[in-house]
Order: sequence, then structure tokens, then C-alpha cells
Amino acid sequence: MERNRWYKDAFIYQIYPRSFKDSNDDGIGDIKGIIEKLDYLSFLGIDAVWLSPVYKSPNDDNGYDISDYRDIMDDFGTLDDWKLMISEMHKRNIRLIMDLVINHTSDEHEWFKKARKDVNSPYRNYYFFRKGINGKKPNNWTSFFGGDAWEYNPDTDDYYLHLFTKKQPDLNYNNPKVMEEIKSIINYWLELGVDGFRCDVITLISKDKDLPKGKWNVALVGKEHYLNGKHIHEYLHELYRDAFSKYNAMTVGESVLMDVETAPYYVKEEREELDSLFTFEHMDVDNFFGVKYLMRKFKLKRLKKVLSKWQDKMYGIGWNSLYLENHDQPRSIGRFNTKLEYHDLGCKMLATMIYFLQGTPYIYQGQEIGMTNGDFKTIEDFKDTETLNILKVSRKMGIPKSYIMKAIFKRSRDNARTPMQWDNSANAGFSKGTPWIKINDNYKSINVQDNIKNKNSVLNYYRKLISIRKNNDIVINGKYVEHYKQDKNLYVYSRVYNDKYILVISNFSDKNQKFDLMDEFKNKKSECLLANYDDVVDINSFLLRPYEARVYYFE
Ligand code: TEU
Ligand code: CA
Repeated sequence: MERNRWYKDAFIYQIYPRSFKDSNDDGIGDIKGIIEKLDYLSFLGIDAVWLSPVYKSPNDDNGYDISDYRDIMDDFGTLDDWKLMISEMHKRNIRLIMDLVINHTSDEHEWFKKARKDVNSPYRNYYFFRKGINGKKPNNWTSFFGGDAWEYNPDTDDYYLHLFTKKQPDLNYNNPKVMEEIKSIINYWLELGVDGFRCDVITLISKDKDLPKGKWNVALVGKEHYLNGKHIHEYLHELYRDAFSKYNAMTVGESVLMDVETAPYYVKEEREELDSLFTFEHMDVDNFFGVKYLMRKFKLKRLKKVLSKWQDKMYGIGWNSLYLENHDQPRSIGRFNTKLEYHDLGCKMLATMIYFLQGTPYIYQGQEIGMTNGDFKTIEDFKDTETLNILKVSRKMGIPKSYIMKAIFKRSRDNARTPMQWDNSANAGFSKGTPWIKINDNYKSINVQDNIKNKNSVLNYYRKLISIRKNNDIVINGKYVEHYKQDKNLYVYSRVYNDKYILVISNFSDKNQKFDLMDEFKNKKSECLLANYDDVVDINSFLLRPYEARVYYFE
């Protein structure tokens, strides 16, 4: 079947259901809450939703620990609610992308419960159980959330592998039965009408069956034995052949530590594996060694270099994803040199800068109104398992609490998980009950209702941007060219397709910056498509004001 590559011209909106909209006032967002807000998503103009996990789960990692892949989490509703949700989405021409978390299950999944009790269980080999060595753990691998990657299992006097929390045991794909189970789960959801999957940590699923000792590393000791592992491409091709492609399902693979040389092996269309990737290199420009808690000063030149590299090297080869936020990252406003004093300008500039690149754009809930990092006061305000674990582990390592807390306030995943700010009523209109996590105090000034009313709001800017991008051949297919490469404050790029151009100019500083139009554009007919200041007149030479962004069309 010829693939319909609809995702190349789609804006995708990520919903983190726990914090989106609570319909029954228990303080937790849910599926009926999502249904209530579908008209809002149509108003925004998006084409698809990526829904973070809603499967049955004990919520050690907010749904990224699944105990039943074929049913819905009690907090969120029922399978019937879900069926109503997808049909209401489809009625509005909104596609649904589900989160597919198949690197690990919950320790409360039936498979694991049976496996951990009995060495002869047929499920034993679904996971990695190993004996300790001389009273020590089976190897030196470390977890993504800090600490080592093994948990002792008293029932069978051995250990099991978990790259994330100890309630997320890793599945063993060296056992072909695991693959069969997973394919059947995927097909189950495809039968129910799902349009695609965001594949959680998919590049980690092929692990060396011998689990050899890892080389020393600042983080993720052992990664050379599972990152882009030996059989990963066979596995993905098999999933493509026996599941995704049969339903024309779109896929986006989360790929931690991905580099531009390896990415094509996953996303070249003729390889029939994944359609696109979420990469992290641009998210790591303000840290050291890809470890987000090792904070590093932001420099625009580093960001430009990374974005340009991915634009150039993937052109005609594979498809990028464009994002600045998700449920694992702090909010973008206040990051990348933007300042809260210039809130609206900064939000609009960041959106302009990222969404005219080539790839599928993603908006994370709340980003479209410029929601900010959580205003957490003490450690008790934090709920995220990663945050709490990092605190514990780094305390053990003797790192001063003041340093860790500073890093946590800035970088904790909870920053993006505060409830969606719908209006200025109590609890931001998210819930009438007590929200599961603290709501930001600024909801009285930053909320959807006010953004709808104000024609200059961040939200209305996003709507305009989305409508400009839609069906625009230059944005979809155009070649990327970077200008002003050495400039420390300006990011300037153009896109060209069939002799038509789009030029995007962004000022990443709170100072005026001089801009002179490049000669090649000077005698062309021009039109300003989008700008975050009103009075945009001159194009040949002008001063860009703080956080100013402009998009021009030339022919
Ligand atoms: O995240 C994968 C991942 O590598 C994270 O550790 C990420 O780097 C980190 O959160 C940044 O702080 C995915 C999900 O997006 C995340 O929410 C899950 O916790 C994780 O997988 C385990 O399923
Ligand atoms: Ca609820």
C-alpha cells in the first residue's frame, strides 16, 4: 500500500492527560476532560493529538509504567470513554497518536508478576533476570533516573534489569515471544482506529543478551550494549511490516542521544522502519554530556549549529520533528535566553524560529499560551519519580543539596506538568477538586480564556502561524539555508522551493540588533507573512527590537 504521509503537513498537539482537564473534580485530568476541550483544539487548528499514555498503570511514572496494554487507567476513565474520544476527534478531522511504551512494562503487569515468582514461568524470559555476582549486582549498568539498573528479587534470589525506575522492568526482545505479544497489542489499537504511535525510548529495545559490563561514563553506564542495539533495525522493520504499515500508521520514535549519522538508518523511507524521530541534541545545548542537571550557559550559536546540522543532513533523507517542549522538558519561555519580562514576545519568537524549519511541528499543551515553569517552593511540591530519585541519588553521592535543588527547580520534569490554565477561576478552570500537582499562580494572567479574547495574544499568534504553515510547499519541502551564521544574537534562515523563498529572522536578545537584508533578496518582491511586533515596514535594513521575529515571503 502506498503510504499516506499526512504527517508532513500536520501540526501535532501533545496532551499530558493527567494535567489537561479534569471532568469529575478528583483533581486528575481525564479522557472526558479531553473530549470537553476538542473544540478548543479545532479552534487552535491542529491536525493530530499525541496522547501521553492512558493505559492501565500504577502510575509510578505517570503511565509510562503499563500494567495492562489493552485497557484504560482508572484515573482517566474507561475504554468506552476512550472510544468516544477517538470518534469525537475523527469527527473534527483530528488524528490520534497513542504513546507506545514497549521498552518496559510495569512491575504490576501480569507477565512480570508471574515471572518474578517462578524461575520456570513462561514469562520469566520476557524480562532480564540474572544472578548476582559475588554478592554484587549482575553488572555495572546505571539507570536513566540515577543509581544502578538492577533490583533484587527475593522470591528467586536474583536481580532484574530496569533502565528506568525499579517499577519499570525492561522487556527482553531476544525472546521472540515478546515481539509477538507487542505486535498483537499494536494491532489491537490499530483495529480501534488509532492513527499512529509515538514510540517511547524505542532505540533502547535491542539489548545484548549477554549484558556485558559497560565502559565507564558520566551517565548511562552500559549504553553501548543497548543504544541502537544489534537487532534494533530488524525489530523495527518487523513492527512496520506486521503492524504499522498495514494500517498506514504514522510513527515517531523517541531517540535519546541520537546523532545525525545514525538517524537515517531509522527513518529513510525505503528502510520501512519509522517515519520520524524525536531527537534531543537541540535540547542538550544548555547542559553538559547530555545530562540535563549539569546546567550550562545557553549560547545561541550552539543551538543554531545543531538545528542547521539536522536540517542540512536530513534534507531529502529523513523527516525531522520540531519541538521545544514536552512532558520531560522544562518550559521554553525563560529558557534559550528568553526572559519572562518579555513573555509574549519571547514565546512568539521561539515559535517562529522553530516552526518554519523542515519537519513535523509539535506543540506541548500550554505552550500555545506561554505557560511557565512551575512555581514550586519546596521539595514536597515535586511529584516526578525522576526528580525524587535524582535528589536521593545525588545526596548519596555527596553533592550539595543547594546545587541539586537549584537544578531541580530549573530542570525538573514537573515544570511542564502543572495543570493546564484554562481561565482565571479557581484552580485555573482545570478542576474543582484539589489538583494532583500545584497550579501556577500566574494563571490569572496566563490562561486560555484571556488569550482567546486578546487578538495579540500568544495563542492567536500560534493560530496565525499554524494557518500560514498549512499547505505551504516552501515550508514543507523547501531547502534550508542559514545566514548570519556567526551572529551571537540573531538566528536567520531561509527556505527555498521552486524559486520561492521564506526568510525567518529572530532576535534572541533583549537588545536592538541591526539587520541588513542579504543581496540575493534585495530585488525580489516581498511580503511580510508574520511578525511579533505590529509596525513592520522596512525590509532592506532595520533594527530588530528585543525578541523580534519576522517571516517574509520572496519571489
Ligand atoms: O523518556 C525517555 C528518557 O530518556 C527520559 O529519561 C528523558 O531523557 C528524561 O525524562 C529527561 O529528563 C521517556 C518518557 O518520555 C518519559 O516520560 C519516561 O519517564 C521514560 O521514557 C520512561 O518510559
Ligand atoms: Ca478526573
